[in-house]
Amino acid sequence: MFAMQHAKAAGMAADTDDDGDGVLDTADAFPLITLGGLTDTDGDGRPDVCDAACQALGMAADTDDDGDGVLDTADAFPLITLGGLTDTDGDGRPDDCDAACQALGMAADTDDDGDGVLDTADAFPLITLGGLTDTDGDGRPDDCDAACQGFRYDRRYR
Ligand SMILES: [Ca+2]
Ligand SMILES: [Ca+2]
Ligand SMILES: [Ca+2]
Ligand SMILES: [Ca+2]
Repeated sequence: MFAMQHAKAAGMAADTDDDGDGVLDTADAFPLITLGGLTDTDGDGRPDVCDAACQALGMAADTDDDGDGVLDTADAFPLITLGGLTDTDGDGRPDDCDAACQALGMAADTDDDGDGVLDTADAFPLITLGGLTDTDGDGRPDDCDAACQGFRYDRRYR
């Protein structure tokens, strides 16, 4: 298939995949270094894992293997992109996970805002408590100052 593409470009057209690794130059983090057999989950030309030999070529490992904007170190599903799904707390686990999402291997977040109060018990499941004290653990802070009311809780906390 690549050979065909090269044949097509045999005129004077520029090669759109200079290193011939299947990732087009426009999307390739390392357009002049072939991935070889290395796995590149999100197809950005940056390998998921980059060992010494890989680094010697001048490449570096991808820090967001699935390219969904959640770094591997914080991503509950580092090899499954969120796609367009909402992830309020940015942990790589979507707020809601329908059948298609589950088929990919993901599961819905049970604490969408990541404040330690599960959605089922959280008065404000999409607004994190941040550092506010919540003695009874219902997701509603003991005290809500002006900043809390205006910025975090808006009109909902009154
Ligand atoms: Ca990659
Ligand atoms: Ca990710
Ligand atoms: Ca989440
Ligand atoms: Ca919560």
